[in-house]
Amino acid sequence: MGEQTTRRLTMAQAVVAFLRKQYVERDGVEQPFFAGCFGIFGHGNIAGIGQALQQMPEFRYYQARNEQAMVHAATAYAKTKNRLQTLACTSSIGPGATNMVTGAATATINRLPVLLLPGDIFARRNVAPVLQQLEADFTQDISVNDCFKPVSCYWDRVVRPEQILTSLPEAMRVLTSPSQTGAVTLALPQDVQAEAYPYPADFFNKRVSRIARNRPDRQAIESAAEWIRQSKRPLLVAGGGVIYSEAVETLRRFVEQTGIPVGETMAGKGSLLYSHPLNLGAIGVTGTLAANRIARDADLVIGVGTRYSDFTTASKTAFQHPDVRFININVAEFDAAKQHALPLVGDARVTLEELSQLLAGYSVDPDYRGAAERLHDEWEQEVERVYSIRNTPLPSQGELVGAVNELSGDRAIMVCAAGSLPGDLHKLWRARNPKNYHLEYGYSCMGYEIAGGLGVKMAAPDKDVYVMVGDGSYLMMNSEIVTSIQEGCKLIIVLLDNQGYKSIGSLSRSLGQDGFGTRYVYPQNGVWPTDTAGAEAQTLPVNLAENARSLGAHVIECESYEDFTSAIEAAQKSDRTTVIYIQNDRYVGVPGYESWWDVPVAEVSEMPAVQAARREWEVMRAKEAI
Ligand SMILES: Cc1ncc(C[n+]2csc(CCOP(=O)(O)OP(=O)(O)O)c2C)c(N)n1
Ligand SMILES: [Mg+2]
Repeated sequence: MGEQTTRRLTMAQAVVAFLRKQYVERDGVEQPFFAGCFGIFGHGNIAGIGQALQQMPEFRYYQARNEQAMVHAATAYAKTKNRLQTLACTSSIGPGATNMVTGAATATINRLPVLLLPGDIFARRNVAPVLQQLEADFTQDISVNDCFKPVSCYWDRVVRPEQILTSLPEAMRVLTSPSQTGAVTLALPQDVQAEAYPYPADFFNKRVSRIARNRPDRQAIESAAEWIRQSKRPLLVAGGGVIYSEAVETLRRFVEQTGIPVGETMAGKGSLLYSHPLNLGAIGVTGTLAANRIARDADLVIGVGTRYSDFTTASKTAFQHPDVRFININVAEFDAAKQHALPLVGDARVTLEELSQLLAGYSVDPDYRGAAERLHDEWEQEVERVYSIRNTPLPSQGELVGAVNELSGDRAIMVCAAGSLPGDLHKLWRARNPKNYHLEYGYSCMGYEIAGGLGVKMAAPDKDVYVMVGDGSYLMMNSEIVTSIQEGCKLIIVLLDNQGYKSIGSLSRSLGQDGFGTRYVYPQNGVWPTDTAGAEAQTLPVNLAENARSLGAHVIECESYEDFTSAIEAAQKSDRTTVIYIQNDRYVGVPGYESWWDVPVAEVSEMPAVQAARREWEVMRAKEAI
């Protein structure tokens, strides 16, 4: 054997040198997998990964304000790129690292790839406890980075420099796996990051990971075709997998060929153009009357790329047909098996193509198709009705959603995550392209909105990015406005101020709890004013518009619907991040459409309203499937 050439690099330099040579290929299109690295430096990474990034500027470094936010930005980037590209995130040890835990959970739950590189305590231990070290008296083999384990799809601590030779390829396998992807965490002890090692030179050669389009078992797909032919009232539930697999065109052809109507999950909205006659729109807790009616009586549900969260199944009450059966098309065996389904473990696009061939000549009963199309049309009128409300003195959220939808155009991407907006948007947003509707609703993480918007804009610089955010989420994390200014990533941030939690306030009232703890008001004599206190409660002296201005954003303050529409037009012309500030009504909501969400009510209480809510809850609980 000849002498192997080596490169003597620090472990951190080797990590960066490896990452910049990683590519992915799907359908013949090749691209680098990492667009660079977000980072906030401290003693746990400055001399390691920090020095490596400085030495290799071709692997672009992005500064952030908050570690959680940078993980959200990387996650949103990956979502926008259909999981074919992401960013790495480097943090210091201790609080910098644990700030990323919420971001990791958000990425993993949404099945989106991000690579996290938290610094870790000294592997050599002699100087322990180092600043920010969690000590344990029962082991030395623990640090705060162990908190990443349950929220990561792959986790490793690299205590010797040569370990990356096996850790990094594993990290890439998981990150690029459509079925296993999520947050990958490599904890990098501060001393090891700076240690040199003679790495084999070919470790840094270009590597291309091919993203396969796996096909399901032939017998299973033949049974599925048989089940579909036997069904009378089939419904397709389109999840995020349709979009990630770029199966949108195939889905449209499948639907037109078979006449099977479609309900869309939060991640799947945009799978079909909103105006398609067989698009019933949102399904589940935040669903439309059209989708929820068809779901209730469906005898066959074909789930494509969905995790079946409780929001999709209306807490297992959505599908009430006594003999309902499920066929699930999913890259992940885990998801394909849900709902006791006939599992088609495979890529959405090729599976739908194969299924279409097996269904040649088949189409649903024309009466059923006609009924679905009528429900679609009626829903369009309902959206029109809500868009046309002109509530006074404060506008309703529904009409503001309508204004953003209609003025933002076909090339926009709207970003949102938590509060009452996701439900309203799921029902009302008219998705004009598959990436038009970007909702983080796996974790519904307050604070994702602006940070996520930044990641979206970085991934799609030619698109107009509209971030829709409530005052609660805004207060939780608005820091990446600064990064958007720094990087020239223009966002249009629509900030809806209803002085607290409209969403949880309404949930609270439905549970008989009168909005307790959901308004931003002063306590009165040590007691929390609820909704009954109305305007008696004293509001707080907070000025969110000034706050946004102080972070460098251009801010437009509005009062009326008319101000709001002109503000959107003005914001489109602005060359930097613009915040449109408007107050909206806490109580005027978009109704629910024959759906339910299981939030258990206190079984015993001293409050009559809670006792009444409990009785209603018991009726619905009885309707849940196992
Ligand atoms: C990090 C985090 N904490 C708590 C929650 C629970 N939660 C869901 S919505 C919400 C209130 C959101 O308030 P705001 O952003 O003002 O939106 P609004 O409900 O007023 O529309 C809370 C506290 C959450 N989703 N995420
Ligand atoms: Mg609010």
